[in-house]
Amino acid sequence: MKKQQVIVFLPAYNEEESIGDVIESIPRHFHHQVEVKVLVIDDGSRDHTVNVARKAGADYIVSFEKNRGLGAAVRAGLKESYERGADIAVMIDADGEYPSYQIPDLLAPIFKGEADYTMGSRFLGTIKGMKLHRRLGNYCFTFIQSLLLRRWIYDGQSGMRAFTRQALEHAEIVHDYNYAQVLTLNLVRKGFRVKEVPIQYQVRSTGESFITFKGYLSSVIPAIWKEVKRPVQKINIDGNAHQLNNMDTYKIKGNHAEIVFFEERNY
Ligand SMILES: Nc1nc2c(ncn2[C@@H]2O[C@H](COP(=O)(O)OP(=O)(O)O)[C@@H](O)[C@H]2O)c(=O)[nH]1
Ligand SMILES: [Mg+2]
Repeated sequence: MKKQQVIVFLPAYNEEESIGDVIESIPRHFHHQVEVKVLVIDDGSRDHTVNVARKAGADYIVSFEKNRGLGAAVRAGLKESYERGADIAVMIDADGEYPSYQIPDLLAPIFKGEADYTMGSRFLGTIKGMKLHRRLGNYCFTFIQSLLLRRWIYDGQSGMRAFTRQALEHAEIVHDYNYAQVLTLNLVRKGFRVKEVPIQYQVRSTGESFITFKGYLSSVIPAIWKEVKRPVQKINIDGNAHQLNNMDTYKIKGNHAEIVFFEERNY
């Protein structure tokens, strides 16, 4: 049987201090029918992000000449993954805040045929170091999405998500500044099944967040409005396109994943 190709992409802007560790800790061999590649979308970094990523083992690097914004970078990540033949894509921030060792957890609902789009949820999992105003902002924007979607979600701003090939093909991000809310609204309105997976989150110790309150309010609110106002077509979804067996048998030890698949062992 042909292996499924998972492309893990990282939007990155001046992340030389953290991107190497993130790339190195991406699990590459957690199932014998899955092949993992790493793609970096460098959004015009002016530091050594690209060199560090290359040395750490990135398979593909796409570099924007100028900084375009996180929404534009994620849009490129989705498109590049699709064009490079990904069966599934995972996006994860390059700043080390999200647990790359939990990528198999994030993929499990897709491999079980239960979801087409998964989000790592910090509020269903654990959070270390998030400031109160960020926490409140997250609750608020997640609540807005829940209202618009008429279904409960717990963490609408996650920087760790996975997409089936069909979701990649149809996902649209209506602004360049960010993607977090508009992408979920877009995919769920098109009929894709979303599922949240609890993750362990740790606020960055290097670099700094690009999010500003003003930027967020002035860009994100109008973009949410724009997305919900535009008509979208329901997609006819193949819910079993990525099914794999034995997804339940890997184990994670502590912070460092030791991922062992039952089938890979000769008992
Ligand atoms: N493409 C792009 N990515 C950015 C930009 N700023 C930050 N990022 C990346 O987007 C991810 C999340 O950014 P971050 O500033 O940590 O946001 P926060 O986690 O919400 O505070 C990280 O991987 C950054 O490298 C930007 O201007 N453009
Ligand atoms: Mg971050």
